[in-house]
Amino acid sequence: TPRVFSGIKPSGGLTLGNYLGAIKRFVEMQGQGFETIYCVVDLHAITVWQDPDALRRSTREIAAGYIASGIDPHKSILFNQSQVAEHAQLAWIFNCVARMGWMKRMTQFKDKAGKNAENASLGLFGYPALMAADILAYHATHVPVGEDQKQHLELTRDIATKFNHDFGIDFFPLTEPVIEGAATRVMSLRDGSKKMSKSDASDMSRINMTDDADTIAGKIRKARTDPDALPSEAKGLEDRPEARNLVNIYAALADTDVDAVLRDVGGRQFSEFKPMLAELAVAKLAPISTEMARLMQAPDEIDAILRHGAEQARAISAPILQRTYDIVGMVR
Ligand code: AQP
Repeated sequence: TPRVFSGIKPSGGLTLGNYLGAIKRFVEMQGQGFETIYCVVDLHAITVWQDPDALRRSTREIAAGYIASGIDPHKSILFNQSQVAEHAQLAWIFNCVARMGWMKRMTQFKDKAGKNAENASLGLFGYPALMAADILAYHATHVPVGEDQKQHLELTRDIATKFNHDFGIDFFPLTEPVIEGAATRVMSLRDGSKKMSKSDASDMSRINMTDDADTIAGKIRKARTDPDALPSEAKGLEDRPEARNLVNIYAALADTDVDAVLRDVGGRQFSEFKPMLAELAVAKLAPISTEMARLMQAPDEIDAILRHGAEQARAISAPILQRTYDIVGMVR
């Protein structure tokens, strides 16, 4: 069976971007003839500083977000990365396969390290090798992600190809990215050229999965837009990033496409459209945030689910790591 792997970093709470670009897609792939493995990638989170208590909380919150959105621990394997040592072990092998020049081209590293790259952690630089290990430790064939992860998935294929070539064996599969839907790149509500991000300094830039109805409505009301009315077809959104972002979000939440949305709302002003969007967002997100809050009351139950998932994950990844060690020439 084809195998799906994906993850989310506990570097803060979940955003609407994580939900539409990732979790909603994860839920859709569950039980569709794929074996599905979903991870809270805590080792990735610490590539930038995380307060230990905040990291524990975010890890549980993301696990709660997965479950509340419909990831069923009986149907999918759900765990946190650090409990399965194979990820870090395989990442070391991949650190020795990947080339410095490949890593230096990664735009996420350049964005996150900023002008002060000398001061970035070595882990942040090596991030894509760990991500390749996350995926290839399971021989995953499909990886649902947002648009921003496309380059890292190409690097994952490069690492698999080089490993297979160096050792003359067809061992690691070439993973397919699955980047689909109306909201593969949800933008900041304050700046249509920036991705909505959990670590953005401005809370007004994002919708958090834990925001209440008034907060969501307020953030959408204050979202940056242009003064024009909505166009009646997608072409009219081309040079209007903020308008396009809000329409994309609407389409993704309503499980439809941009053209269908514009057929309904084309010609309307944002003063009319924004309350419609807020109402839809609250209707879709409130049941999830209520369930997340309930789950967060019982952290022990979340931890037990993650522990059990980690055992299931290890049962798949441990033999793949052992085989990798044999191929590389490690004696045991
Ligand atoms: N704005 C977004 N639109 C669509 N998809 C998104 N994803 C993240 N932001 C958006 C997708 O969510 C998955 C998990 O991402 P991640 O948490 O591992 O890392 P990230 O992409 O770096 O997310 P953030 O929110 O921007 O975190 P910080 O601020 O800590 O770096 C991925 O599939 C991603 O594509």
